Amino acid sequence: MAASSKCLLLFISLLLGHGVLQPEAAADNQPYRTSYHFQPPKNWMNDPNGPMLYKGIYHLFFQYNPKGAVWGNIVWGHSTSTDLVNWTPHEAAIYPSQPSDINGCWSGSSTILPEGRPVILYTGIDPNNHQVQNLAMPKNLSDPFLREWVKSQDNPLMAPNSHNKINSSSFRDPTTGWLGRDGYWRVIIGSKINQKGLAILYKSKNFVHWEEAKKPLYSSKKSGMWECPDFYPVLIKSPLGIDTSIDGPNTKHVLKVSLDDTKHDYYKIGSYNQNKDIFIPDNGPFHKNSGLRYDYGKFYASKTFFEGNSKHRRILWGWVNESSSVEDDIKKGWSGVQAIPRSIWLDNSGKQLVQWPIKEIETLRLKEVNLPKQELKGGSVLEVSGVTAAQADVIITFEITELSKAEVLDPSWTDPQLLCSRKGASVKGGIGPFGLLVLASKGLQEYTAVFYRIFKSHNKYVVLMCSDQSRSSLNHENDETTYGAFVDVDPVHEKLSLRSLIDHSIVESFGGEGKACITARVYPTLATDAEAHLYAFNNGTGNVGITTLSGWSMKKAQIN
Ligand code: DQQ
Repeated sequence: MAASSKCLLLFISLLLGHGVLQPEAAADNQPYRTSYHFQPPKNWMNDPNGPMLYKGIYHLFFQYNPKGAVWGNIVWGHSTSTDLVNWTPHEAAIYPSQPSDINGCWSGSSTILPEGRPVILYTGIDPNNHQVQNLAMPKNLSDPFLREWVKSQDNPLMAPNSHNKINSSSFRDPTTGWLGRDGYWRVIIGSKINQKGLAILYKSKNFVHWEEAKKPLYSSKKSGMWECPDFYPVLIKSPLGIDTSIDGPNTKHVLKVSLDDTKHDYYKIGSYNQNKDIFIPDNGPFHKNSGLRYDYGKFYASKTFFEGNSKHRRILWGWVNESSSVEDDIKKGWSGVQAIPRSIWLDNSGKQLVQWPIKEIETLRLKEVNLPKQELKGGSVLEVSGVTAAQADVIITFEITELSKAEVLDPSWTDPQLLCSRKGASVKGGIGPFGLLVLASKGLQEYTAVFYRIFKSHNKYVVLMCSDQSRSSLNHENDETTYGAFVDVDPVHEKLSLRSLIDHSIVESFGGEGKACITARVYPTLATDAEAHLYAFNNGTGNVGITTLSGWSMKKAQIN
């Protein structure tokens, strides 16, 4: 055998022997598998867990069922990357092996301790099906891929008991720890008492012995169970991220909770009183159906991390579930994708967060296609050709000149999702609907419309962004909810832009340069692969101007 072939064989056996998994595909016909959104090779995936950067390697762990395409048998799947775009799969990092996690290894977070030592806190399900919190540490700190994890012999470190009276079926998902000025680490854990959602606070000197604080960090009546809380500082008037332990004069704090009852991620901006160890939101408690959300479509159990390198970003991961039936998920052999990681920061207004896909995703862009500046007349549809429309990145910017034609906003129209579902893409308005038809079939039997409508209200204009799934597929077994969000953009003085990341069965849209995000899952039957088309459209009576349109076909990333 030639020396080069021997080297190749040795390399392959080394890869296999060191926890790099052989990619293994699911069923053969796979029009809905994504090309640049993270997925394991097959089976069920839900929450992103413990994302971090360690020795130049990005780590993503995730809730994973190694045995099938539905939730169950939960372990921590693990993949690594050098660029957050291309990913290598590893063996499961954390799996049931102790009494304290024998019935499942549920969500949790990583924390980088002093001297750069990463640790993971996660929820274990014990033999009584009680939720408890466990610690795991890397076996070998010199392995940048952190392939093996050992669990603390002291597990569980936090558990419900007759003294603390914590509800043992509602005690899960520890956050990344933050270090207070008093030298104590803190974490919060999602919980509820009756219908009051709460973030139970624990403190520790050494990350092993934890004591419950007298009061939760924060709670809100009638909000139900809080899953996967996240608590971190953001800088005022800067897009840079900061370490989770930083607490200074130029910072605000964000508390995000994943509401189990509605399956949406809501957040509050506010201040953290470190002496009292409480969070004070700027504008009141969490509600089940209103308030600021990371994403007004499908996006849940998200988690941020601070990457701590020269890029200084806080990066957000979020799970995007299927909209198809369980039977279809089983048939295709997988379920769940992760949204493209997003940089996240505080808007200059201080009133909301802004998100934008990480810059690295642009390395997948192929030749750029542009449309010249032009007027998009009411009732017109314009094809954007030259991009592989099933796998694309597109940004369109509009100029609204005929604002006088905007419809008057009825004061009772306060729910953007309801408004979008009443006024879908086929309902003609004054200014709008205008935007993009993505994953569209040639004869427009199928399309997903992502669009704006502009309303007049007192002395200002209100911008509504919608993602309408009602015509996405001829297969009506899928969830066809139309999602909506109000976007804080003033169309008189600001440009109105829309970016969509289209990837076979996911459409991730960013309105107003990241002020409102809507993610949808769709399963066209005609508009797949080369049969998918992309259009700009205006179904209003007023004309709108397209100032710029850039579209790119996207290369396939190396994912698992
Ligand atoms: N998923 C995990 C839980 C978490 C839920 C279980 C959120 O830890 O509360 O897979 O999707």
